[in-house]
Amino acid sequence: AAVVASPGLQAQTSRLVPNDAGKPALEVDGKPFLTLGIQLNNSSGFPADLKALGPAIARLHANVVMVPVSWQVIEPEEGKFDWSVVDGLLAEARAQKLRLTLLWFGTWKNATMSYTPAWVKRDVRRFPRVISATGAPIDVLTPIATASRDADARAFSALMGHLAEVDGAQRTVIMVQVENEAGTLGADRDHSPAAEALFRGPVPADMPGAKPGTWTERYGVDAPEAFMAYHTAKYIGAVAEAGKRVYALPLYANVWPREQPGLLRPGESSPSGGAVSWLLPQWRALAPAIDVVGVDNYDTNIAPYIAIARAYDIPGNPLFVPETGATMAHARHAFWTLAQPHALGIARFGLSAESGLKDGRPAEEPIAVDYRLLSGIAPFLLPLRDAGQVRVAIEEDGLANVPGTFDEVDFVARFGEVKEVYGGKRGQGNPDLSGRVIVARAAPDRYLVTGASANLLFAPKLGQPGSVELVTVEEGHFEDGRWVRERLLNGDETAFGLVLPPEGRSMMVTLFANR
Ligand code: N0T
Repeated sequence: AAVVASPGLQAQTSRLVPNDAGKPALEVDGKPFLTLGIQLNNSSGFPADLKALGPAIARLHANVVMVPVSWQVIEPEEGKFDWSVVDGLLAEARAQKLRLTLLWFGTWKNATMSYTPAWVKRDVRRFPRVISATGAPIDVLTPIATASRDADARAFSALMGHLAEVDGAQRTVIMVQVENEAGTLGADRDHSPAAEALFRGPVPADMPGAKPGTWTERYGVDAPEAFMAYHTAKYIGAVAEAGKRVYALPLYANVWPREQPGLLRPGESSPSGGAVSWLLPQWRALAPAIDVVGVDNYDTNIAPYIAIARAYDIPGNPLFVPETGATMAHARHAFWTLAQPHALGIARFGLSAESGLKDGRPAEEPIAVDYRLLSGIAPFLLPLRDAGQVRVAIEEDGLANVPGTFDEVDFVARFGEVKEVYGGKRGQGNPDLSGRVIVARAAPDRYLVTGASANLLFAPKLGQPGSVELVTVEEGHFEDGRWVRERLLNGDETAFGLVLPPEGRSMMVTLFANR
């Protein structure tokens, strides 16, 4: 179910608090908050769409809806702001008792300028474009132009000022994404005369880690991308700073990553100047008003998915995946993501009215199962997770038995039918690779288990005598942070391992080490 605004207005906040790991953690209404998000389609940032999508939103069990708000919509004429769409979105979100994250589509949307107002698009003199290597202007505003930066910053700060006014007390909006996949598509860098001069000059002293020299001396073939990252980060940092000054909501930027197989050239097949992983520390330092850099991660294979995620889980920057897909692979990877210490959350991109329906009937999407299982558990799970007391096992092709260990006990998650084969009982795998399990150690003898399509077996650690017995296995859920038991499981549900059915199950397990 969607998160309902809590009664006491005073308690309602959304803020980032530093944690022991030096990574900001999101707190909403005074409690740790795990984003289990859905993102509306690019052209659905209108009140009527949010209303029409209400049933689909409810079917997804998300706790936050990410909604585009564009420069084109709020500032159709320079200096004349139209808040009807924003106010309509807030009213509709409140009617549905939803929390929102707004996506500011300003200068950059997927590294082009499609969401800028007509008066920006038409005035190429005042708002200069990136000039490609062949000398052609493209549909990207150059990051070196201060006029564009200042115009965007004025619009963004107007938006934040308006939110402070109409939502500062209620906090329907908990976070704002600044731009969308900032960077330049269609050129490796700006080749305009002004940019040429900057590119041939010295690397500015505020570029982190830069030794004296020109861009090419310092970065070789990577110089165009480093140059664009420097200017793009400073630009977006200025926009974010202008907004934050009037209303200090948590702000993040998202990245179109380049750690993908194939010949991805910056500016050609992926943006140049975004916070790609090798430039992430520099980008963070140049745009300090951006609290978090999230990575859009759609990879359906686990190894590259994890490689991309880890590249963004660095000191000072918690893992945040503001976009992923809707398949079973994405749902498995979401389970993995949400179990990573300090992760802020994930969002499934591209909700449509048919989402969560099959032949016109409700049929939970794979990621909706994750969200349903994890939303109530989150306040209990997050402190354990961030203290290193959570393990996650997800099924992959050819990997149907995943072991895990805690200080006191070992376990194995077995996926698919469990059969006696040479060497013992082994999972044979689910055809849809739907197995996913989170195990959280609440106490030495108490474990919260949640997940789907799996069978979980606890065992003594190697070298420990005796056996690990199940004292009680409670099936249940959390309500307002308290565990609510629905039934006690025994017999077929526990005798051959704890059964996690395809629709999912949460269990509080008490163990007894019988030595
Ligand atoms: C996204 C979306 C939306 C397997 C594309 C993803 C969204 C934007 N871009 O549908 O337009 O607004 O942020 C780019 C990731 C591409 C890599 C896919 C590899």
